[in-house]
Amino acid sequence: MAEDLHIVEQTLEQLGAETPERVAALFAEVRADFDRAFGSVTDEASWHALRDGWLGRKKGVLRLITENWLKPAGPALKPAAGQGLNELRAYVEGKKFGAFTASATLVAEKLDLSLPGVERALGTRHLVRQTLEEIERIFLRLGYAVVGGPEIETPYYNFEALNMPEFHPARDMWDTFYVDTPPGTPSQLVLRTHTSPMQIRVMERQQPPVRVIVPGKVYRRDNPDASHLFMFHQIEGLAVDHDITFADFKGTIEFFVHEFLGKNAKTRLRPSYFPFTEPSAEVDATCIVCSGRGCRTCKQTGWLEIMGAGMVDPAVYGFVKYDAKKVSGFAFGMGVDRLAILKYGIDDIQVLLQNDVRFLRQSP
Ligand code: FA5
Repeated sequence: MAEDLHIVEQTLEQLGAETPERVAALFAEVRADFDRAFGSVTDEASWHALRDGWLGRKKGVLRLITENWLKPAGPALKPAAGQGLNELRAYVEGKKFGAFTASATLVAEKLDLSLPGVERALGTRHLVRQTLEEIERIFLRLGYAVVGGPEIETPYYNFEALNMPEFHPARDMWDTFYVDTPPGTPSQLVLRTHTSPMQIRVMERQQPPVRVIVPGKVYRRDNPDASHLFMFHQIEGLAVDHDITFADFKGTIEFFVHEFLGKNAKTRLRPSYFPFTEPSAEVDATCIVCSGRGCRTCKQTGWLEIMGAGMVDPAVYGFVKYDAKKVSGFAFGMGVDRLAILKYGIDDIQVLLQNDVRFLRQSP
């Protein structure tokens, strides 16, 4: 740096400079030396050392040039020495460190835009949630409204108004969880065993025509196995109007199964019994885990039961003050978790509740 620059220690006379051109050449030499020093600046510290070496008041290079070249110069060289000095000062002062050399902070904070991005793990909606939404969309297209209801119910809604008085043997169809209630609570409470209580709640507050589906959680003291959970999801459907027939029900369900499982899926209705429908049926769909050949999921039958259904029993209309002579309708309650495993070819329903991330990550 400046220490090596011995020419600024001498006068122009000592350096043998006799013409303005020679003086200009000396300035060019000094400037080249500055450029070399500037090129080796790497951080803030070496930048400050360089500026002190050149602009320092007492022994900076520019000070030495003023003292040794400019002041002693005769009239023939003074203008050239003055001009050279001004230009050199402007040049040195104009250099901005960081303009094309990175400072230490800049190096540390460098952002390389060419690097591949950080991949953030995104959550997905649970398979059951996706299935619920897909089923909702199918029924919304058919003009159904979606409503929700309470998971803790009174026995009146879960059983009685569904045509099951106390001690009715049909209550045993659903192994029920009872909720501990403080003494003096007006009614016993249960975790709803199905979404059917919402049939009553909907009809209580609205007159026909009714077209609703009710998605939600239900609870049963069932022993978990490949097709049973103790907490699962149902979607209740209820359509009540004048002149609704069983054919309307069949058409609706076949449309649904085709939309949901594909045109090749077959449905089968089996006569069944529910206290709140007459006639009642159970709907099976071809097991798509085994394409109907028989497997663990369908208990070797080739069919998987997906819902209970039927024509609303006239006795139920009595509980909601509908005129049973004027209205008719159908209701169904489908097992959403069953439908999900059927559609996605899962051979054990329990994985839906186990929260194994290896399973959850496979959600489409
Ligand atoms: C009922 O719960 C009736 N409320 C359905 C109904 C509604 C009938 C309206 C008539 C009119 P069921 O107990 O069969 O019916 O259950 C309905 C569906 O829930 C079954 O078809 C099955 O798909 C599913 N399901 C039943 N138990 C379980 C369980 N433990 N785990 C998973 N899914 C189940």
